[in-house]
Amino acid sequence: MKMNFKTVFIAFVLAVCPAFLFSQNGYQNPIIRGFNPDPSICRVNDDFYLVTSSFEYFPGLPIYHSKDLVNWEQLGHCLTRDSQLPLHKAFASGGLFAPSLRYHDGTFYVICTNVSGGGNFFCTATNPAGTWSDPVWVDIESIDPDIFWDEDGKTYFVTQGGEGIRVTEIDIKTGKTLSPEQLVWGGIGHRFPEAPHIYKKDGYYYLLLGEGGTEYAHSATIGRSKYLYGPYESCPLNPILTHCNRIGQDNLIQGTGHADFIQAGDGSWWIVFLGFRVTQRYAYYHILGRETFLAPVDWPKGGWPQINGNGTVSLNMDVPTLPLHPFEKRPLRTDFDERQLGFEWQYLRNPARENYSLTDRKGYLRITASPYTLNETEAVSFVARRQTEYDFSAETLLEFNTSADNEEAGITLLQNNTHHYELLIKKTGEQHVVQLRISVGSLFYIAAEKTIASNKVKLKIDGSPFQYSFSYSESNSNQYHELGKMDTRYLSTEVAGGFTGVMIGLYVSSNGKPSTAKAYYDWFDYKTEK
Ligand code: 6LW
Repeated sequence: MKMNFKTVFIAFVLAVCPAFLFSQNGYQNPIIRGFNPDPSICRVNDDFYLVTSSFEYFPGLPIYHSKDLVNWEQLGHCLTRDSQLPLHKAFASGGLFAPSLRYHDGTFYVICTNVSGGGNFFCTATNPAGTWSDPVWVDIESIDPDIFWDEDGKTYFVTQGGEGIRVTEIDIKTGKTLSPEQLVWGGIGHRFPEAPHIYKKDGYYYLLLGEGGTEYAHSATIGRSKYLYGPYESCPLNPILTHCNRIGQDNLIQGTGHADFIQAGDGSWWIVFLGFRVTQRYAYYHILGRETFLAPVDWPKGGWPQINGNGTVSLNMDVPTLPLHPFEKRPLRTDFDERQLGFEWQYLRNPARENYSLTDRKGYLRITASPYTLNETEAVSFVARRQTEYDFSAETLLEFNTSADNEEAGITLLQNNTHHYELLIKKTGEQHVVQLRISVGSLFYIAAEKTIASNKVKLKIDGSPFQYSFSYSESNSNQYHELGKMDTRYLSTEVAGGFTGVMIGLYVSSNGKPSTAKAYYDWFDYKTEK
């Protein structure tokens, strides 16, 4: 063939075209924003499914779906019935710890631990959107369970257990253990070897761990063996993922670890893992909880996996992706016109269903007071969504039918039962007031109070990395008055502890006394740049 400029050009275009057609550049981390830790992932053909931890919140274990690993939509939750998820008196950051999501022989499995009741279990479904089976309980005391199906047809339960990772054969129908638990690997000696996942590749069993604890020293490490029960050889690159080193020290993402690998249909390898976004370099506070991140993996045949080159990631990832498949954005406004709340709304513990209605007054969310306060580990009258960005604005229109001084309703920023800020309305004598109230550990005070003309008010919280600003508006105009500001840091995990992130909640309490006071929320807006 004669090679003129035209044929060379056409040959060049044909050679590079598939790359243009099938891969795109760049994405933003985190891929699932706001408190969504301990991600676990599986793939069925071109569809990826992912689950994250949900602790004392109900329903439990959000299930997400993606076509490209970058864009995710929530399909529902794994645990939607009280019978599946007992959370009675679950303490903050109790309930559901790290789940695993697997697909085997046409069935989806979620494997998890309810530390507030029941321990280890797995549920099954043929559709990951639900419905999921009742839990099959597994009589092994530990956390971070996974199931591994070996090529010999046997099924193994893999968990964290003190000194390291334990493996036990189980009966997948009944959950009964068929062999004694065996310690197989302790990782590289960093504290809390946990979060195990096993992968069979190129004749090796690869055992992926989280190590270092889920704070700033977090990491992912990996070992491999020709035999399931070991001995496991440690990867020379360990830890294969961490920001607890010189390369990661300036990064706005910290605490990377607790991971799961996935291979896409095109053969490329990826890893999902948790990390947290700190408010500022060297100012070590984070309030959004641990979120889900993504990185590309180079995993050559017979070799070790390398994560994004040097085991660190950034907010803006300048790497090729799968062909992007974004989903329609959720509307900014929740109108409370639907018959059910969207998947983003969460209760604390098993909700007293009679305290919530979307039909009592059409177009409103009605919440009836509970005598419990937000400080109690009870079924408080409260429904919330995650704070997903440092910069946001949340606003609601509230009408509160109250007759007694002990009753209050409003909007709260809740990190846990001992760390939360409220913008609330209540009656004092014949007057209605709006209050800004702060609970930080045993410190509790009313930061500001103003008299308002009626029981109907708009409440607004504006978030930024260091401060929340609280305002109210009495008229139907958008004229807001700022009631006060509070530092974000007292709601951070560094101050409050625990495994969750800040939730933005609508709540009603009658502070220990019986009551039938009702709050009617007309709408709720949540705005972010993302
Ligand atoms: C989880 C453990 C961890 O069980 O935190 O980061 C615990 N890793 O693996 C709760 O999310």
